[in-house]
Amino acid sequence: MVDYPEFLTAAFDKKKLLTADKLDRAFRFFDEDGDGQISREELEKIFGCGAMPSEQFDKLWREIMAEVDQDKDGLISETEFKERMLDVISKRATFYREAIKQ
Ligand SMILES: [Ca+2]
Ligand SMILES: [Ca+2]
Repeated sequence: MVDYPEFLTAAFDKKKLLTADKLDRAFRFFDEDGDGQISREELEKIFGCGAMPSEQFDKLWREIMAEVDQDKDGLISETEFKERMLDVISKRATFYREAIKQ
């Protein structure tokens, strides 16, 4: 099992992350229903933590999809996650830290 704060802490410092094994586990952690795609709902559950207003999450989701969703299907596949998602998370590390604190 991936411990959520530990994973995010690692994601903030890419040098400490990223064996293929860790990425596999991280993807499975995000993909709660196990269908091989991360949906908006799955991501909101994790990053929203119930505290982020949904219009703020809408904006964040659109920004993430603009960078991550290479095939434009509105979902984050495992390949997209591994190639792009961690860059996006790292870029927004401060934002996520603030969101988690609340
Ligand atoms: Ca899923
Ligand atoms: Ca996609």
